[in-house]
Amino acid sequence: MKPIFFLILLFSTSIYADNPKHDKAAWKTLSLLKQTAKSGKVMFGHQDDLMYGQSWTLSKDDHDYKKSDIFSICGFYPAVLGLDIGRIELGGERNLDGNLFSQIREAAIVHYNRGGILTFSWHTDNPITGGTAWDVSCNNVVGSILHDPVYNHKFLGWLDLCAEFFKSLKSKNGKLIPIIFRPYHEYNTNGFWWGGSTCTDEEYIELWKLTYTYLVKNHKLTNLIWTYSPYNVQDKVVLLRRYPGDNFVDIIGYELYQIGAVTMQAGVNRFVDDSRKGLTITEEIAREHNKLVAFCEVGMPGVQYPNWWTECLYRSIHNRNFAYVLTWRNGYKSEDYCGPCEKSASVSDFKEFSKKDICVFLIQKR
Ligand code: BMA
Repeated sequence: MKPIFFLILLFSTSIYADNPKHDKAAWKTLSLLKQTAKSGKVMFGHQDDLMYGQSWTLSKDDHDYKKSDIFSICGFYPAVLGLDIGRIELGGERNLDGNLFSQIREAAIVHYNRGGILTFSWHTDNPITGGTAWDVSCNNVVGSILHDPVYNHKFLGWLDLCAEFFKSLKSKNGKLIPIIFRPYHEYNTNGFWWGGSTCTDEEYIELWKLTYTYLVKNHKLTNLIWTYSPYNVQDKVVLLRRYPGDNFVDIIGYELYQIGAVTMQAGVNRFVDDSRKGLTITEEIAREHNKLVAFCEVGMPGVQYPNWWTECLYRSIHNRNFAYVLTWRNGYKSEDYCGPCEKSASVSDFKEFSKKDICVFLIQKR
């Protein structure tokens, strides 16, 4: 072996040895995300893309995962597939949106084998009240998980079920599939039991570290890429307020929906202004901490603005350095879809958007 090759080999082995928190496949995914961010391109993602669309849903017997609203409009699958394991903690067969966990697993594996990237959120039920992730009626949920032995035990059991599911995601060679994991998002809203009004900053950080340590150290889930993701941050202090530390985070996220404006034009302007400023701040902080950035959730529910893709989203995301943008799901109710679909007014605009140089879709391996 020539010395130069030997040195490279030695160097790369030592990188892995120093970073036991990521296995080789996760490392490769991180490199791909990094390259994309550097190039100024953005991978396009869609939540639940292979599970249902605005006018179709999988039947129990569907196992080929060929249907996709995005594919039917532009001829490509999204590069990033978003999925959610909310209710895995209850041990049932369906997630919070009615998707079978068995089909979530199959879809994830199919997407990965096609060459795509996966991200999972976890809208965990409230472990104290038994309500949903949005149940903020009790203001000591995180405190109880951390300090009450009964709830601590219960929550670790939930993490075991979450880990079991992630361990079932294996590629053809039997290795764990890399997962961009985004738990406890939008902490700066009051929308979830881990949010602003129901837990302190310190408790949130402890919850994050507990989750991280339990999944990475106890369960050896070195395929996870950890994503810390607040909602529409416009301020560096807010962005760092619950930051668990560089050793516990790989990607810093930004999220924004176009909602609640008095007029359509005001909504468009506000969306573009907020997202450009928010993404700039997120990119600055990420650079200082040597992290990647992603636009982890985005959408205009119902997409009533026909040119939303080129006039809003494109204006926000071009000329930047982040890895991917994930459009939220195409739910059945008209106010609940954020991607394009055949019936929506924005179909032709989405086709234009998909042809932009910066947009990366999934080119399937042959
Ligand atoms: C939210 C909404 C909910 C859904 C949840 C998890 O943003 O779309 O309807 O249950 O995400 O997918």
